[in-house]
Amino acid sequence: MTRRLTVAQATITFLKNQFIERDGIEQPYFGGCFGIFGHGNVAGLGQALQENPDFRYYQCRNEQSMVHTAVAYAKVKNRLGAFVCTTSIGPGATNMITGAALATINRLPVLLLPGDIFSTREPNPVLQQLESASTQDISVNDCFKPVSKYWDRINRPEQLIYSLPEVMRVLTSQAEMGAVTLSMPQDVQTHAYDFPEELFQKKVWHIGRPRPDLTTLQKAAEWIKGAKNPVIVAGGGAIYSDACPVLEDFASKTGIPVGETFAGKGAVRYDAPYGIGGLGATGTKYAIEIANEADIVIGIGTRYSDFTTASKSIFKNPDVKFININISEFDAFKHAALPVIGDAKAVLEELAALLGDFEVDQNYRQRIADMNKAWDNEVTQIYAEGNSTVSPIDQAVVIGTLNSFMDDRDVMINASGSAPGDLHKLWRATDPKNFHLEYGFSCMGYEIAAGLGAKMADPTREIYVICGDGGYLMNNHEIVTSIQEGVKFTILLLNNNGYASIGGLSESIGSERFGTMYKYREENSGQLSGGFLPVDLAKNAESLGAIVIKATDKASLEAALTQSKTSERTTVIYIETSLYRTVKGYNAWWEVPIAEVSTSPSVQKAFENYKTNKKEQRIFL
Ligand SMILES: Cc1ncc(C[n+]2csc(CCOP(=O)(O)OP(=O)(O)O)c2C)c(N)n1
Ligand SMILES: [Mg+2]
Repeated sequence: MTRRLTVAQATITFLKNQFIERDGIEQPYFGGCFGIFGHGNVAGLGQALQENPDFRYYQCRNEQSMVHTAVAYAKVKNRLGAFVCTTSIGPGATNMITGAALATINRLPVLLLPGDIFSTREPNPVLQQLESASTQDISVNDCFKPVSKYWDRINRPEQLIYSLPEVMRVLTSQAEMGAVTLSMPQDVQTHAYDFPEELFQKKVWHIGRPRPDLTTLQKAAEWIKGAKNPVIVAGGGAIYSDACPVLEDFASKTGIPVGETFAGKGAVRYDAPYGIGGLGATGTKYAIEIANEADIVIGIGTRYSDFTTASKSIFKNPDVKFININISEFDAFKHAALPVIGDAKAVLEELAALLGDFEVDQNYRQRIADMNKAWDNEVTQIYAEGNSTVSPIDQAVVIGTLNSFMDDRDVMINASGSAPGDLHKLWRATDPKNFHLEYGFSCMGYEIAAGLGAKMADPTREIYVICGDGGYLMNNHEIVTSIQEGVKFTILLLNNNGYASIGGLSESIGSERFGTMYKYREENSGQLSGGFLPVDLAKNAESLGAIVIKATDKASLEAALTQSKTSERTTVIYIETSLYRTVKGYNAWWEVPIAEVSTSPSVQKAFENYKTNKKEQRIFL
């Protein structure tokens, strides 16, 4: 039996019949298709989507942001759901490259269907085609190759039969997922073919829980039993695998403290007595102290980014050894670890059984519990001591006010600027989905688009997006889509007239905040050192259809949050915050290169500091 369809129609018919199942819970895999039409997809995929209204099409404003929306959707779904993104050829397609890189770096699935130049080559060069004098077998879509986990081009209809199952294999692979790009020449999208009926049958992708190698696991248990001060580093994988309740049991029984990466924060509740909070360059004072001393580091679903390891300087114990529990072999082997390859939940269950009654020393357990309380007091103090009454107020006050206001299951989203570091240390996470930080790519412009995707993934949760003025100016377009679709979330727009983050970084490397403020050019100096620009971001948000509330202090921020909670329309709370009064860091380094020679004394001083810190960096072989 065959069905005569165009390539585009066959693609959509196939995609809508893909399901996913883990632990016996089955759901459709795709939430639908985001897209912006142009030549390259209007005739092929556009026609197919129109013909398949049960595979819903969503109109977005910007191709980069629609990929961000898709990524946030997948993140909230714990990677058990994804979106398709379709674009025209040329700029529509390449606009998605940033989103693709973000998805792949964060190990989150998204299916990209960029339109491509004519496969027949008859009318080439077409509008928006990049020509090459050395080959005709190339287009801008080849740029997706290094940022995709799977890449293919459909030059003939029958190729689709062999490509689509590979697309699904990679999208649902817990070890290999990221952006999947299926490049679709615009003529081929419209070509008809007699596809085998089997291609369109319902297919359920089972997400298993691979168990670890027993010999390796026994060795891991021996190492842990012999450890004096072990620490767990919980990464995003712990959350995606839904291992959090098992992790809580494991930590509470053994007393091994749990530190969390940006993607892993929320794996355990902030007030768990074994919780030491954010670990790494932006970590809590105590997580840094514990990491400095640890003799065994148990990484769970972490890829050990430089922020987690303080650029490989945080694990200072000369005898430190790593046990890496990871579904991905690549991550499991990092830091010359004992690689325990498997699903986080399955591994923890089996490891707990092998550890029997093992517990850390009571003094260590007590010390960790004391640290948890002491850190919570410090957070209370930081939230309370900032300027909360005179505009511009302190960012820490905004964070603290939001943190206290939100319900446990609500989602706070952020990605770039000075907020991520503050949030990593301070935020009292109450649920594995409560702390949604895109800090793999830390992409300005993820935030608002992500608010839309997160709400679409789980309408039962309130979504709060923290967005700086820099991030807002880069990408605020999906406010319009949220109005169109009636998908409501709240945006806290923090205006400090520039880059608090990079300004601070610039100062720390001796460059005096060069180029980090939104100021006029001054005629005399020729520099951007004049007055602040007169941009009105509140009016801008209003013009896109959002409800806008201005808050000037803690009390008006609380009132705005209360109002926004019951509103049915996306609401922007506009707040002016201080560019300079920021939350201090603790005793951990982050490697940023410093000019080896300079006439500036501040740069020379920064370079001397750098050399001292660099000595703390370790190589694990
Ligand atoms: C797309 C992108 N470009 C550049 C950067 C580098 N960068 C990191 S934070 C930042 C400034 C962010 O400004 P804003 O959103 O206002 O936050 P603030 O630093 O003021 O808290 C820049 C330029 C980035 N992360 N992403
Ligand atoms: Mg800013």
